[in-house]
Amino acid sequence: MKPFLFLLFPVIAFAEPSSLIEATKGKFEMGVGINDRIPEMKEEWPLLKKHFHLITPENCMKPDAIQRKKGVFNFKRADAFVSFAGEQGYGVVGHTLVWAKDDRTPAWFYLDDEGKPLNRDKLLARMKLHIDTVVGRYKGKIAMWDVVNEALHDGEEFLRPSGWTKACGEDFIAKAFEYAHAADPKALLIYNDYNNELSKKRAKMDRLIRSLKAKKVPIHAIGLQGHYTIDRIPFEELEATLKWAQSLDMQVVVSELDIDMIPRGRWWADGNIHREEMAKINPYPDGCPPELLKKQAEQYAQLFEIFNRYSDSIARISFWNLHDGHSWLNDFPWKRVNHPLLFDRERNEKPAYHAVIQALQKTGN
Ligand code: 9MR
Repeated sequence: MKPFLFLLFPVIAFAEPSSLIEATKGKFEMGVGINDRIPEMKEEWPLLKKHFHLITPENCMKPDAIQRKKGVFNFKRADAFVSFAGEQGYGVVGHTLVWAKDDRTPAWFYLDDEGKPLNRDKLLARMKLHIDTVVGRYKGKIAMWDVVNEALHDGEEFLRPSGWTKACGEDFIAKAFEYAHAADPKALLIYNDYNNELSKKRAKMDRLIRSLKAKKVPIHAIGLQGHYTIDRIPFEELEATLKWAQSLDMQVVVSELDIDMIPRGRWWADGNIHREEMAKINPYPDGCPPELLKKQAEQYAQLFEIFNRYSDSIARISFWNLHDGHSWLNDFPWKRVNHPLLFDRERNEKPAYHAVIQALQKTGN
């Protein structure tokens, strides 16, 4: 062997994996929630193809998008999304069948033709029709569904009060899973929520999952959305939740991962009095400062070290949006230039990307 080849060898042996897909092989699947119009956004395809093999439509499969008016199903965008995935070889995550929040469910869902609340049986019949129609249409094309989204209460109660709980109590959750399973017995069925790694909400999730399992309801995985904020990531709680899931033999999916660089918690505090002042906050319009990018990289690495250790029970990790320019956190809850993901607006790899790749190379469990 020529001496210079000999010198190259160690470099090749320790070269960084060239993509998220390569770095996570054998551990978990890599996914991303993306703009519904991805079939038309050719400029985004190369980045998507390189790093992800599962895609979640950001909005077009939500109840409000599919059946805004009673009985009028609109599958235009969802069909285009699923065809795109099929042609390009992506798996699809369906999101979401029942969004247990009244402001995210079309009001007609709960009401009869005279505007009076439906009784339990009629409301469940409506739910069944919606689930049968949507899951049935994509049977064999969508391998996993967020069946119920965000049903747990943020405060002291067990479930978030809604038209669903009013008519059916907690039973609507079991029914949603039963209907989804009947419509596609092969699909992986997920309960998805935010902040559910925090102990208070985890306790509620524990109650919910135990009760569903006791009733033999076909629930297969827990979705931890993973919408985090810089310097406030609950690493210990996350690990405790992954341990808890193992103890119940439940699979986990990290369904909507990102790290907000402009904390928004105060937006909802103190009776919303901070909103006017906060709506002016836009500290990084021309780019995220290097020291913050470094911090973000360290915190993403810490997250992935944890995920790595629990890779046996984590089926998938999906980011929420492809790159910083597409993030929902540029618009919600106020307009600002945010930097929450692994790729910047020019689709370049950020320090966080390399930190994640390195964290994944550490030995897992
Ligand atoms: O990113 C989504 C944004 O474009 C929508 O306006 C919003 C309301 O439908 O939903 C956002 O996605 C949410 C997801 O569906 C459920 N978990 C929280 C996500 C961020 O709000």
